[in-house]
Amino acid sequence: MTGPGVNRRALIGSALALAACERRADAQTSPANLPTLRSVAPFPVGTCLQALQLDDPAFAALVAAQVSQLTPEWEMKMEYIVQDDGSLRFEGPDKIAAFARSAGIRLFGHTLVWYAQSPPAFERLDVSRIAFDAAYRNYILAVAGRYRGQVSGWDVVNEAVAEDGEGWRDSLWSRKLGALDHMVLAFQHAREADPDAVLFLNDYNLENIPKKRATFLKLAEALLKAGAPLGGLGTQTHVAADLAPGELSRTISDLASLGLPVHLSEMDVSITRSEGLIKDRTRLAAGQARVYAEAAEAFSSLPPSQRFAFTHWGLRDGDSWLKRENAADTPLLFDDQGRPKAAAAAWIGGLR
Ligand code: 9MR
Repeated sequence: MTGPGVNRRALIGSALALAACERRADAQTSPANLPTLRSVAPFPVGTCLQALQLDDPAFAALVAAQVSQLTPEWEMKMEYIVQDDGSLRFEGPDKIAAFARSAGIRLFGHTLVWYAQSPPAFERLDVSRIAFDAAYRNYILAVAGRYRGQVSGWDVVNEAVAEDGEGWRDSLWSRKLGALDHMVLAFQHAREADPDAVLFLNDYNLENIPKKRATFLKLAEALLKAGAPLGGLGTQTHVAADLAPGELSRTISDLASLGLPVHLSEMDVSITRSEGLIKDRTRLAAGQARVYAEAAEAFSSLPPSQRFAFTHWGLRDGDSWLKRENAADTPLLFDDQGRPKAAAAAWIGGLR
């Protein structure tokens, strides 16, 4: 759906004109030149955010203007919620949920079970499987139950497939509750806590490691066969500007082949991760724009019922997690001041 009163041809024209303008003179662009992401996307468009960022009025205004879905970047994870004594805290996610409510933006939960996070309070549970299972269930019921009716969906299990695509990852959860069982249980507990949320399996590097993509799809099928209420597939899409053309489109259509909704859940396009291969910053920025355009086009071509949401892992370059790896990276659609880049114009231009 193009926003009311907005002419698509004019929009695409202005997007292309903006891209050309940036190419010509590295011009400073103003958000006024480009429609907002949410006004032109025919599906929910999201960003991640941290509660503290909402204290910055410019950031809050950018978010409210541009997106229609919010994913807490880390405050719905165990690392934030679970305290050393096993108690749970919710100030951060509650603040984000309140902002989402007041701005009329939907909320997405991320993430209930992640191999990378096993808080000491769980590690210390030196008990029988039954008691561990009860603690696991209680956690999922407490977190997913707290936001019941407020979230559109949950990343129930995050990054379960091994790095090289050979099988599944080992974790505290798999060791205590079983390789497949801990995932099936997580989906069942999440369903019990929130009957309406769409429940996702989410992973990364599905574009550039075909074996990982195949294992991911087989895992989804195994979960469905085991009766897990899996409702959608998330592909994070942390990619680089030199991603080979076609890989993103192939990934999105392979994921869609199971018939479930797809969430492009954490997109960013790193410049510096491809710098080793292409040294020229102008070519890298053009590559970045091309990757964003391909993602928008491929996602747009899914049947409407399978387009769950398209989430950017941040809006302004300066806020990206990738800055911690390399301060010179500029992986997002907006510059540090919140002005749209050529990448934003290309993303909009790729929408169908
Ligand atoms: O961007 C997130 C960063 O701020 C956090 O410190 C980190 C650990 O919680 O997680 C980052 O987000 C990750 C996401 O939750 C899962 N996929 C990979 C993302 C980037 O590392």
